[in-house]
Amino acid sequence: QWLEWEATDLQPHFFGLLLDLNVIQSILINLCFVLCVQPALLQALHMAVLHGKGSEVSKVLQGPLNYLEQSLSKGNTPYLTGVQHQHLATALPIFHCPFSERTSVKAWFDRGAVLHSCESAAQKVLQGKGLQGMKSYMQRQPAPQSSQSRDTQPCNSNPAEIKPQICLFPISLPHEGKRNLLVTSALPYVNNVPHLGNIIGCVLSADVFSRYGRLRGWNLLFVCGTDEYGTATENKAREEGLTPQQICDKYHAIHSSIYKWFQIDFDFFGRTTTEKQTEIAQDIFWRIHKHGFLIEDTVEQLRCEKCQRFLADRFVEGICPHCSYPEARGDQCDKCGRLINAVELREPQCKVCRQTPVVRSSKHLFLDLPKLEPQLEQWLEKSTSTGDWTANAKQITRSWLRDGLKPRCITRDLRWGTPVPHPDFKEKVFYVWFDAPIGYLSITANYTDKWEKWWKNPHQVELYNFMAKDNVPFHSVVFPCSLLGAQDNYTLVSHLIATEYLNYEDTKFSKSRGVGVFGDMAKDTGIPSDVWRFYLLYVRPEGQDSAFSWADMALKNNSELLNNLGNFINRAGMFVTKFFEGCVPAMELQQEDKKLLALVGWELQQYIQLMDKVKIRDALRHILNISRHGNQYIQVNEPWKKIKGGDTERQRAGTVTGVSVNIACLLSVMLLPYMPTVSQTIRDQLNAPQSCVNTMLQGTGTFVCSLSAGHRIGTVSPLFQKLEVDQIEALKKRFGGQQVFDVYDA
Ligand code: B3M
Ligand code: ZN
Repeated sequence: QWLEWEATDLQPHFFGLLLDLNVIQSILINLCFVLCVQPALLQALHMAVLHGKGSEVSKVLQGPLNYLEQSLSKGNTPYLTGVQHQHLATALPIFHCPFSERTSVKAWFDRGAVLHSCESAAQKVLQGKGLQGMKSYMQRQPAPQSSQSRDTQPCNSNPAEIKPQICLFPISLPHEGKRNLLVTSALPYVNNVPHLGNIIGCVLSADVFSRYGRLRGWNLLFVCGTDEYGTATENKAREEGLTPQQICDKYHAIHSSIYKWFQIDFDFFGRTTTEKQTEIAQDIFWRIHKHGFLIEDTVEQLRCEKCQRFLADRFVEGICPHCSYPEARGDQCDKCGRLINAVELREPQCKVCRQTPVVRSSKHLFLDLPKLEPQLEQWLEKSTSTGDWTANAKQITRSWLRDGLKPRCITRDLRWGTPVPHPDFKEKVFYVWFDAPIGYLSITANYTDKWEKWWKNPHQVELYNFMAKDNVPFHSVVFPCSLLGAQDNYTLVSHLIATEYLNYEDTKFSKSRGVGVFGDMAKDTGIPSDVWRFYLLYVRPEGQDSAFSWADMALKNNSELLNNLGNFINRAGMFVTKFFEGCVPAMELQQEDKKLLALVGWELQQYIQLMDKVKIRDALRHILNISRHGNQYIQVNEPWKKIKGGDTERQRAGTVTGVSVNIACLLSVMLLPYMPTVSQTIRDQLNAPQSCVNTMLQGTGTFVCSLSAGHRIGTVSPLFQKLEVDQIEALKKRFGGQQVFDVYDA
C-alpha cells in the first residue's frame, strides 16, 4: 500500500531518481517524516533550483527542520532514530540549508551523508552540479503551491493533500467552541544546569497541568525553550572558553535531555536565539515605538575597567539600597524583591573579578511604564479577578504598582542579544527581560506558522504562565506593558501560577558549593523518574517555601507509594489473578460498597476542583486518600478469606475485588499527570481500554466502572521499590556539598 502510494502520489519522478533497492527501504523507514515534509521540500527545491532564491529556501524549510530537530532530539520518532543510514532520499534537498541552529539534524544528516551508498546516490543524481543538477527534472514538474495556500507544517492538516493520513504530531491550534489553553513554562537560562527547585518551579508544574488539561479534553498547547541571550551566556562562554553560540548549543542539549528524562511532555521545546525571535521582537519594538511608549535617556552605567565591559544586570553585586541585603544583584534584590538600577547599589562589585566598577554614561531606550499604567491596571483588574493567579503573584504585582512604575530600560550594551533595529542604537541589543518573554511567541512561531492564532487571540485563548515567584513582575507588569503598548491584539496572561522556593535539606541549592541535586544527576541515583516527579510534586512549594529532604523522600516513597498506593493497586490486581483466573468478577453492590464509591467520588471531585485551580500539590493528596480508603476496604472485607467460603461469601469476595480493581483503574488515570510511566504500567497490567483515559476526568467527575465483569486483566507485578536507609544515607552524603562542581555557576 505504501509503495503504491509512493508511486502514484509522492512525486514519482523525484523519488524515482533515487529508487534503487537500498533506498526504497530507507524511504519506507522515513515515510512518516516524508509525509510531513514533502510539500515543503518540493517548494524549497523549486525556489532554489528554478528561481534561484536561496534565501527563500530556508524560510520554507524552517518549520519542517524544526520539527525534524525536535523529533530527533526527543527521540520519540522511531523512524528517525536507531536507523543509521540511507536518509538521503529525504535529506538530499536540504543539503544546502542552514543547520546551524539544529544540532540534531546536523548530526543525523552527517551520519547519513558519509555513508557510501548515500554519497554515490547523490553523485548520480546531482552529477557534481549541486542542486542545479536537478534543474531539468524540476522543470518538468508542476509548480508546487506557495506556502500561503499550503501548510508547511510537519503535519498537514488538509486531508485532501495527503492520502495516507498519518499524523505524528498534529499541530495544535485553537478551536471554536473548545477551551483553548496556551501553557508556558518560564524559559530556563541556558547558562546552567537546572536544579530540582528550577524543575518543580516551572517545567514540571506546567507539565503536570498540561497532562491534566489534555485528560480534561481541553485543547492545549504547551511550549517552552531555553532563554539564551544576555550577559549570563557571554560570561559562561568566557568561562568555558567557548563561543556564546556553542554555550547555547551545549546547554540547550543538556536542558533537553534533562527534561526528557523527567518526562516533560512539551509540544515544543525551542530556544530564543532564532530568526523568528529577531523578527517578532523587532516588530513588537517598532510597534511600541510607533505608539509613543519609548523614551530616550542617557544613563549612568557601571563599567568594569578590568573586564572591559559594562556590568549589566546580574553581573554586579552590592548592597540593596532598599533593604541593605548584602548580595543584591544589579537588577533585583532577592531579599526584598524590589527592582534595582545597578548604579543605585551600595558598594558595587564586578561579579567576575570583584573590582569596583566605574560609572559611565550611554544612551538607552526605556519602556514608558508610567504612561502604560492606566491600561495595565484596567487589564490586571480583569485578569486577576477572572483568572487563577496564585496569591504570591497577585501580591507581588500589587506591591509593584503600589511603589509606582518607573520607565524601564530595554536596551543593553552587549553583543549577544537580539539587535535593536533603531538606527540610533545600532550597537545595542535588547535587554534579556524585554527579549525573553517574546521567546514564548517566537518559539510558538517555530512550532507553527499559525502562531498568531494562539498569540493574537485573547478571546479564544486562555494563557497560563508557570514560573517561580522571582519571575512574577516581568510576567505581570513589564511584559504585559510591552504587549499592550504594541497594540496588536495580543493574548495576555489569564492565569499566573507562581511557586515559592524549594530549599535543599535546610539550605539553598548551590552549584558552586556542590549542594543539592541537579537535573543531570537525578538519573544517576537509580531512583526512577516517576518517583522523582512524585516527591517533587508532593513537596511542591505551593503557597509557601518547602524543602527537598532525602529522609522525607524515602519516607514518602516507602509509606505513600509502596505501602499505600502500590499495595492497594497490586492487591486488587492479584485478587483478580489468583481468585478469579484473571477475569474481573461480577459485582453486586452492597451498602458498604456504595459508601466507598461515594467516598471515592468525593475525592475525585476534590481532585478535579483543585487541579482545575492548579493546586497540584493539594490534588495529589486526594489520589493517596483514595488508595487509603481502598486499602481499608480490602482490610475490612478480607476477600482472601471469603473466597474460601460458601456462595454468598465468594460472591462478596468477587464484588470487593471488582470494585477495588476498578478503583485501581481510576487511580491510574488520576496519577497520569504526576507519574506518567507508572500510570501506563497500571493500565497495561489491568489491560485497561485506552478509552478510560479519555473519559474519566471529563465533566465534573463521576466515577464510572471501566473494567466490567468478564474483562481479562494482564500480568500484575509490584509498582514500587523500597528505598533503603543506607542507600538514602549514601545519596545524602553524595549531594551534601563535599564536591565542588566548579564548571557551574552558583
Ligand atoms: N530565564 C529566568 C529564570 O530562568 C528567566 C525566565 C525567562 S521567562 C520568559 O528564572
Ligand atoms: Zn533589597
